[in-house]
Amino acid sequence: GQTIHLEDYRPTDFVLERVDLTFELDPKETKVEARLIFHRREGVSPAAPLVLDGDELRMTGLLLDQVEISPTLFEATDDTLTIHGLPETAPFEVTVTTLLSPETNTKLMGLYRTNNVYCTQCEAEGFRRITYFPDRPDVLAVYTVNIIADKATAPLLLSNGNYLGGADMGDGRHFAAWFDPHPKPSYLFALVAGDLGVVEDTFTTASGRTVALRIYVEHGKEAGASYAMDALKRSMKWDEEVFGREYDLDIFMIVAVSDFNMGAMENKGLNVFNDKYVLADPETATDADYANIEAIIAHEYFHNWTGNRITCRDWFQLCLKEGLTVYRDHEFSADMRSRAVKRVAEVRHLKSEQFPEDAGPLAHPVRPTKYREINNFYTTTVYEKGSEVTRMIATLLGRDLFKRGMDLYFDRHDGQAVTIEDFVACFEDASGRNLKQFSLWYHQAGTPLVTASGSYDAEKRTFSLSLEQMVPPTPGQSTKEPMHIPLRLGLLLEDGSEAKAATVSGADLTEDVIHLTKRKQTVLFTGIPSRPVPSLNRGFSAPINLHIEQSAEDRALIARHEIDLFARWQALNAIALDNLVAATTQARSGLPVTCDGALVSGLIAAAADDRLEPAFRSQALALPSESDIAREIGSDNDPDAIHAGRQQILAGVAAAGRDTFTRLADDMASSGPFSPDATSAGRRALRNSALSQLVYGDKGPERAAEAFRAANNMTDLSLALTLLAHRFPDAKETAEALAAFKQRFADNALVIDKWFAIQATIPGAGTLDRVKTLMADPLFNGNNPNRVRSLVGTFAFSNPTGFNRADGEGYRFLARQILDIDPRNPQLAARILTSMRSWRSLEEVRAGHARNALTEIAGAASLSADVSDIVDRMLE
Ligand code: B3K
Ligand code: ZN
Repeated sequence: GQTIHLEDYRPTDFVLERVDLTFELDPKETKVEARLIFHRREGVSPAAPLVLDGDELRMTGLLLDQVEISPTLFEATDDTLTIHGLPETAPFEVTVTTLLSPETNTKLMGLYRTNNVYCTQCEAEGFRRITYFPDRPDVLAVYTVNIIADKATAPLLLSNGNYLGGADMGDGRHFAAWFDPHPKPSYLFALVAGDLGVVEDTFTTASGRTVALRIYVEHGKEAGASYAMDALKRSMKWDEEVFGREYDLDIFMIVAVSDFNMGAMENKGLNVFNDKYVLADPETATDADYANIEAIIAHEYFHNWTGNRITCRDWFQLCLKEGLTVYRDHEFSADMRSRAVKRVAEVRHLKSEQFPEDAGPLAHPVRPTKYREINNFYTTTVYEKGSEVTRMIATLLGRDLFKRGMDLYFDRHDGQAVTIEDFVACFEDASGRNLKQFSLWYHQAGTPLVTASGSYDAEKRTFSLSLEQMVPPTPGQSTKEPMHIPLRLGLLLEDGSEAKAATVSGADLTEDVIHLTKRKQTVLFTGIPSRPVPSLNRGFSAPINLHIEQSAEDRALIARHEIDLFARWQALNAIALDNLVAATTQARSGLPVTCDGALVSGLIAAAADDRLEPAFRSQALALPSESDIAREIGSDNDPDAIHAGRQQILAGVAAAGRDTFTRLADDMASSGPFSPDATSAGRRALRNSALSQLVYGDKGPERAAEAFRAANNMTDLSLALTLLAHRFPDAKETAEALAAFKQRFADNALVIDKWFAIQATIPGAGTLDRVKTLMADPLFNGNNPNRVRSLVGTFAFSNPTGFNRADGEGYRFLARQILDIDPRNPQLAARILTSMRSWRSLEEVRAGHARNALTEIAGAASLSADVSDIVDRMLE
């Protein structure tokens, strides 16, 4: 494909006023009639033709104001339809008829079939697979949709907006009409038809309107949708209370489908979800599943205002809706659960997913300026870093001014398709602040590195903190300007109390936020009674890498006393990372691994501290992952050494903390019936962390096998199975548990996904053969994205030692899988291929094998635009 540049943006020549769609649904031959009313935009040349987008369309009719258009006046290519000779000023109607085959649409973009249900996915450019259309987000129109289908197999006919009516057609078919009064871009169009079960409820808005809520699932699975319904009602209420946003239609629907390329889609009034993020019951869903459902239900609902009412002018502005909406769903979850625990989870995720992206060949700005395939830009940078940038605006402005800026945004831009500049201007206008330098966060890729060092002058009672920032070069951006970095900090004294400086100079300060705006800055604090320990980047106020020379003892002081719980976790994590990096070096050179005493005592103290909530203690106990360690090391990585070093540290902690972990496993045992609430989930998490530690210390599988037998919910059951499989892969107990689990849940696809994923993540070179064997299992299904992700994706993304086998077989296997998946589902193939994004930081033998595998993909006879974009950027 060709490269699209932001600077080339210009509005369409024609304004679309109305859209009238009629679908005659058929699995093999669906007929779509699209009636589009346009007028020429003022000032546009009368000779300018109308150019519409298309993708793999079969057109059988084309009319202008109901009269067939002469073949000399239009031309259709693979991806456009151009019509000449259109009226100069008067509105006109173009009617396009196309034939589609939903059944054979394996790309899952446009109209497709999943489990006998017709469904659509149009973001970003799927609508053009339904009909010729100005398929771009700045074309907003009002839609009427008529659906005709077989009554027996598709009793349910749904589209956006409000239901107008329907009737029996007397020939075994029926029809329904929907009207969406809110002008919307085509990417928010949706249609669903089929035979589904429903869960119904209502929500009364702040202004007293009753909204019908419906969640559609496979027949028989209705009970599994009740948690999602509860999450939806809480989201609706929260958005009214916190952002002042009320829902705007009479009905809000969610449909769960089992074949879906991503998590969910925010189509106006008719969200379509991967069923993984709707269905949950204690027997089959883990606490993590419940938390994800709550977050994603909220995220898609929140899009109704941030995305749908106010949308993106072009796809470069994707973070306008995604970064902001992730920020909103993070805040929602923080309010529903524990704020500190939520923040730890967010930062863990950001560091393990976004930081590597930002440090590798796929790095791009939060607001990119060019792309070849837009589907490849639904990235963790656009989403999660985009959210962090929004969070920094809130930090810079403070709660009240941030709220004023948001209100202004909703007020000023409702009904429009806008840009990041429009968004930022609302906060500037509402606050009177200048956010020009801050905006570099949208434009400069790469994770800034802040290096800090402090020195205390006992005589003058001053503490000086030198700060230096550096934004690393990224593809296409070799030099960077200094950024505006809001750094929250505290100075802790020996007794753990916080020093209150008499004066602070050298940087602007608002509350506990230092504004770092220059390349180098020295901040001077006066009136400090004794040598303080600086706790920097509290709450992860900026998404940066921070280097500060700090002893494990100083960090331990922060871990014990910080009032900011996140900072406590951060300090423990820093001690752990230092130790794990050293352990890697030791393991790699065959030396004995030394376990830092401050780490062991810090972890055990945090885990044992009954004043802290269990969920936080569980997070504190979780050591940085192998990929966290690889990222910290940065180059010449040997995943086997990282694994070996980490295992020995784990063993050290497990041995030293045995008594504590035994007590915790006991204390945190559940009593009473299962509840998915955050407090109960936190107790399960701490208990399972303690159990994991105990199992690491075990010589045999008995304890893990016993936990497997005793489990009465999926959180405990899957953890026990993971412990068995990962710690004792070849034990008879493991084989038995895997077989029992498979047999018990053979009918539940979402649980079987877990069964595949647990086996795909067994550490070690032998897992590749296991994965290959699993691909031949009758339960494996290469056409179902969830299943492919659970086996192939999980292996590549989450099994550092297995995937990065020293002989390169893991990469060759992945290359074959990518080439196999690509022809049927390019988006899925491209996404899984990004698992190789950090290949350049591997040691040279592995990096060589990785390069060869990528080169093999790049050289394949025919590649989708999706995969070739990713592979080319990775090899550049
Ligand atoms: N907006 C969708 C993602 C669409 C992805 C298209 N490849 C889900 C979301 O972010 O809410
Ligand atoms: Zn989103």
